[in-house]
Amino acid sequence: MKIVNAKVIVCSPGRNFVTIKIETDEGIYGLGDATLNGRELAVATYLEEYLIPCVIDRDPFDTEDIWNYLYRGVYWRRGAVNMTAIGAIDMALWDIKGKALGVPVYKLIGGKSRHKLLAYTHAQGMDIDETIEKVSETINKGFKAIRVQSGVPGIEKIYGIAKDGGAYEPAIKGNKPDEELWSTEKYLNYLPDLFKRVRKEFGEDIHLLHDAHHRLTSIETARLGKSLEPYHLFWLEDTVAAENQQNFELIRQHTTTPLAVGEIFNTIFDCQHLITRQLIDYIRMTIAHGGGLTPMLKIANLAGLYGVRTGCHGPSDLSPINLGACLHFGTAINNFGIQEYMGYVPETKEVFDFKHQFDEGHFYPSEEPGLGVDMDFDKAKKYRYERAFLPINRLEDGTLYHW
Ligand code: EZ4
Ligand code: CO
Repeated sequence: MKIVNAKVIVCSPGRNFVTIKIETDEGIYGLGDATLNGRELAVATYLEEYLIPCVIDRDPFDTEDIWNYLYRGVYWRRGAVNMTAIGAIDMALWDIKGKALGVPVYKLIGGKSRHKLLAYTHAQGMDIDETIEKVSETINKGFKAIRVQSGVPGIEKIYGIAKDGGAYEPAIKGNKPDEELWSTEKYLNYLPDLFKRVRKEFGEDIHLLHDAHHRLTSIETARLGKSLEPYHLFWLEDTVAAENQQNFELIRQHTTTPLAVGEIFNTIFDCQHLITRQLIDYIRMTIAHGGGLTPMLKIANLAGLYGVRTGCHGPSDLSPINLGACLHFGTAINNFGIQEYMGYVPETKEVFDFKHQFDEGHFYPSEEPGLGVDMDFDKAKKYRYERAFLPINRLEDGTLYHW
């Protein structure tokens, strides 16, 4: 089998998505998600100009060699744009392999390690009362695990909270990023009360998660982790700027709250210290941004040796194709932890045909050959790309901060 053609589809059904479609001489095609929120066209151009020419005429079954060719062939290595592009190609090749052999991808990468996958979704409100209401609605939808975020008094806009109570979308269309404000003091003083209320209202049976979006120092995380210990979080996510893996050593000495990180990582070299020193409990790298299934299986295997489980990033700003890849990955590996699932707006569902089932807070992987996600290319044309930026964040005195 030979790759004869590949193209990049940029569309915006509800939000911007970049997809690669790789075609073979046997008429089978594979799909890969190449969406990098806020930098979409960089990946699209990178694929068209540099990576696609390298895979034409290759046998799509040779995923290990093709991955190494693209990874080492860059010379400069790593980086979000580069790794997302490589990840999209790798994902599409696994889709082709599954379709060519007539099996779902999970059967090619380890088979069935479990029959259902625990998923968590987000519940958020402007204040504690509204958040409690949203958690209640989410439990009524059958979710067993919920990421809880709340507005903080005195901070007008905050990560994770949609002002109109609708779906949260951080990327804003325009010529420059939107600006948000942040106060760690206000946040740290407020947050424990939120989880105290949630536990009081809903008891111990529901898994609770929280995302600090890289805004704390190590010692602030230690304080937060300690103050949340009575509420038994499933995980506390992305507390510190994740470039510095040493940050976690101090945190780990002070709190038993489980830690998750990795949604902005793109290679094993971003987290090998965290894994081998057992400084985290969950690794949140996802298939698209982590360079595809080929490296992610290796990362999962390394993590498994050290008792670290997976919790793949699965926001609505990655396409359903990435989520499909995450579900095959999560089905096949032994150390699956949980899968993030924000859901999609109707326009996204109109363009992407996601064949996996969801029921009572769990995913059930599709038996469809390949990744189990198709795309309607004609419908995609209706939704034109428009540039959107993720926000930047400033402290109250104007200092540029982490978003
Ligand atoms: O802010 O994917 O855990 N989920 C997250 C996400 C990220 C977005 C950025 O594009 O932190 O909501
Ligand atoms: Co996050």
